[in-house]
Amino acid sequence: MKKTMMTALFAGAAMMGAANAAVLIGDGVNNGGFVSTTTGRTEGTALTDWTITGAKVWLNTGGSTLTTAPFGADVAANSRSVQLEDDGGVTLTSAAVALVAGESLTFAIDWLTAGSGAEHTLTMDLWDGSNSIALGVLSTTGGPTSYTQFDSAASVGVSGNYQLRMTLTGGAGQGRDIHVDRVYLESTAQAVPEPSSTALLGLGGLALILRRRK
Ligand SMILES: [Ca+2]
Ligand SMILES: [Ca+2]
Repeated sequence: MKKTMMTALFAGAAMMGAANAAVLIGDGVNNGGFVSTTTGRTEGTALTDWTITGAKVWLNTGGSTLTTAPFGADVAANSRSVQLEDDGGVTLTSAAVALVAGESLTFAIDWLTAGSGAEHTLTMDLWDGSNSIALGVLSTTGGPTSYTQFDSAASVGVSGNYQLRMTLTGGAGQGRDIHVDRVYLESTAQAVPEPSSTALLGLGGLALILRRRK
C-alpha cells in the first residue's frame, strides 16, 4: 500500500514537470480576433467577451491582415478590429482568465495609430481587482500607421482571476486613436527543473519495480 502511494506520488510529480501551455485569449478563445455579426462600422456595439468602459469604441469592418504567430491568420468571415477613440479616453476589458503564481505569460497584439492631434498612450495590463501584471505601453507618438505586432512576456506573481485591460488616455479635444486586433494571451505552467524531475522519474520507476516484485 505504501509503495503504491509512493508510485502515484512520484508519477504525479513527474507529470507536473512537463510545460503546460494554454491559450487564454486568441483565435476563437475569448474573442481575441474581435468577431461580431454586426454589419458595417459601428460605435459602442456590445462585443462578445469584452467590456467597454468610457466614451467611444468603434467596431471596424476591416481587420489586421497580419498572419504572424502566435495568433495565426485572422480568417473568420465576420472578424472585425477595434478602434479605441481618444475622445474622453476608453478602457477595453477582456473576460476573466484564471492565472496561477509562477506561470509565465506570452502576450501579442496587432496595433496601429490613426487620426491627428493630441498624442496618447495605451496601457495594457492584467488586473484581478488588486494586483496588476504589466504587459506594455503603446504610444501614438511615432506609432505605426499600418498593423504591426507588439509582443511581450510577463510572469504571474499572485494567483487570481485576471482581466486584460487596455486603457487609452484621452482629452477633451480630438486626438489620435489606436486600433487593435488579434489579441493573444498564453500561459505556461512553471516547469520543474530537469535534474529533479529526472530523479523523480527514476524513483517512480524504482517504486514500480519494487511493487511488481512483491
Ligand atoms: Ca479581427
Ligand atoms: Ca480621435
